Amino acid sequence: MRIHRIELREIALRLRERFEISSGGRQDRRVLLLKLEAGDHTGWGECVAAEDPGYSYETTETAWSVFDEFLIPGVLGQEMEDARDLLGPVEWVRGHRMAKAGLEMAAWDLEARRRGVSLADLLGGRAGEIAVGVSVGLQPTDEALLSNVARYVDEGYARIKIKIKPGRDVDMLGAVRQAFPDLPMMADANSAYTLDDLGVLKALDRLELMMIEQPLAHDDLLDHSRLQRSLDTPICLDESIRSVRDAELALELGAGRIINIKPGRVGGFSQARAIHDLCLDRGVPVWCGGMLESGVGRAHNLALASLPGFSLPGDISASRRYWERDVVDPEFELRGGTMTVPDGLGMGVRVREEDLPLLTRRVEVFES
Ligand code: OSB
Ligand code: MG
Repeated sequence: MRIHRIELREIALRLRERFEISSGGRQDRRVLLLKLEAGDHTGWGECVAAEDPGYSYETTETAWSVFDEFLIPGVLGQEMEDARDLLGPVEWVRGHRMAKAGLEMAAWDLEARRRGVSLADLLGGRAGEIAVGVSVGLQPTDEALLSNVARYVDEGYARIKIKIKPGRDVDMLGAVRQAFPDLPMMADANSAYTLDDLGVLKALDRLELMMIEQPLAHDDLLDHSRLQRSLDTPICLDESIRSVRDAELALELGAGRIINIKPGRVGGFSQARAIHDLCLDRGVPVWCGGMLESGVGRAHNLALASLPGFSLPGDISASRRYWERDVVDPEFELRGGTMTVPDGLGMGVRVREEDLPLLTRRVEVFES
């Protein structure tokens, strides 16, 4: 097969509520969508790069540039066995895994449609229903946080994740624990602490958290392993894991006991599956994280989360938790704390292409 046409598009999407993490906040998203065509088949992908380099060095702007100059010219028109071999010709490009993932995941969607199966089936997924959680951003006050948590608990989310940063941690989470003694709850620091904060991190250990996500620097597996040895609460790694090699090193070092797999962060489904397989083999639980995706990325995440190693609820929340109107039909809805994995062709939801012109900030078409 040959991919003969690629559409690269930036759309503007406004979150219903501002979302804040330790490195900063945002309400307006600049989302990159990719549409691949091979023969009569189409595949959709989304690049999860954020607007600013607070979570990763990649941004909407760097991804656009790398797509335009290297990745798209590298794969367009190449003869390939299977759309899953898509990234072969651009393996030499160092890093830029979020950009690579946007293309690779679109190719998987295309491949699934070409074979007449769902993306979840093509990936080897089993589960039809996935227990899901919600990620709650930093709130200006404890009252605001408590009312947000109460709302999501009412809606039925299977676990609540709360963003923390120095000064908004032990007391704040203690208030949530007091109001919700049995709530499955966890914290995500997005790298806001160092080992100098050991006192605070040990105080979190008393709150019966399911896990503490990425407490230390994105590139510091050694200190995570030192920290894990002095905590009972499992550490979950997010930013630290960019590849299966990172995962292997992290597990070897004891830098964490749980991994948050985001296919959009690790370079796509092939890497995500390799990390999943490694963790399944080692008895390490994994869950599927999110990057405030549109319905395209959400569909991909849900398909991945149907694999057997995803034993913990992920950050795959309903479309309404993010957007007034999602870009796919049907939108994703929560039922009894679970979400249904689409079983239609490919990612199983339709991109509302009729809505795209109004949302589009720029579009570039590549043909060969
Ligand atoms: O650390 O998991 C994170 C959003 C943007 C960047 C990083 C993270 C997050 C989330 C939101 O926690 C997850 C989601 O609901 O998409
Ligand atoms: Mg995280």
